[in-house]
Amino acid sequence: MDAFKKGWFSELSELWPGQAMSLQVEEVLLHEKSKYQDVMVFRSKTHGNVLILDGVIQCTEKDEFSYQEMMAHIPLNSHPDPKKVLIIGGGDGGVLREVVKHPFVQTVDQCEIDEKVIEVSKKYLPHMACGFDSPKVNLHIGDGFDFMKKHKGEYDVIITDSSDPVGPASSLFQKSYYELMKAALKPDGILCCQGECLWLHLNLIKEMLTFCKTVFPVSDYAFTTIPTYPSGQIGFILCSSNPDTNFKEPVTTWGTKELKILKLKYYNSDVHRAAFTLPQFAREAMAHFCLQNIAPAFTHPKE
Ligand code: SPD
Repeated sequence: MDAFKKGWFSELSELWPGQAMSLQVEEVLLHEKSKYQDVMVFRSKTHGNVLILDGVIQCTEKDEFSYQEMMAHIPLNSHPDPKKVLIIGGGDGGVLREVVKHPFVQTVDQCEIDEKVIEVSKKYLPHMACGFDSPKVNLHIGDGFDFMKKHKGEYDVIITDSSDPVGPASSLFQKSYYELMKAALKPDGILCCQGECLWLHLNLIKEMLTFCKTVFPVSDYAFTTIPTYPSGQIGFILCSSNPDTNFKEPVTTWGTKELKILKLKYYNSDVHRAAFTLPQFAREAMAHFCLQNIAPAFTHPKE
């Protein structure tokens, strides 16, 4: 079966066998091979422009804000003073757009390996790529591993906005990468990485949280809903070098006025807190990470 059939794009991958998100295509705007991957953008009938890398949906203009806002503001609002931020990947600029709007952030280094993704996003996803225009940003084209090796102990927050763990991106889901991020963080720094889907990748998530526990004193998992990602959901692995961090309770909260000024459409403090409340099947699978959330069984209300 081809990804394109009768004017529809279907997202086929071994990472979600037997299922596929499909979008009706109005026009393919670009289809090229970059040095690293197959890059495509099409205008969809219902979701605006869509960026596809190696056959996988990275973002649609209609629902991208869920992922980008949550990936940026959960870690930033879990840190008391996130002045200096590093973004690895995220070449479409969506996470960067959110990070630069955060009032405490002064400097953002972004390291993206594929310049083509930035170029294409500036042209076809201008409402995401607008973050690149911020004076807070220093853009580096290159390998995130090499970049972090040269920037030890510098960052309050590191965000890794990667594609799925296939090919070279799989190294971003391994313990050695988390150790490298830890070394690039300040002693009380926080990280947030693409953490895949509870419905599809529970074993991977458990494996990651297991090694995170050996590297950081605090680690957790949050998720967001997003219709065009596989199974409509994607998560975030969050780790802190500060043992006092409680990701579930934002240290900075915003009221309606601030949410409007910051043009937030998904994130608010209640959604931040709720993102850590896992469905029972996931909670059981990760039992040793979330024991503190599980009420004692069958306690009588009067006890
Ligand atoms: N299954 C797709 C996961 C993609 C995560 N990264 C998307 C980049 C959006 N900034």
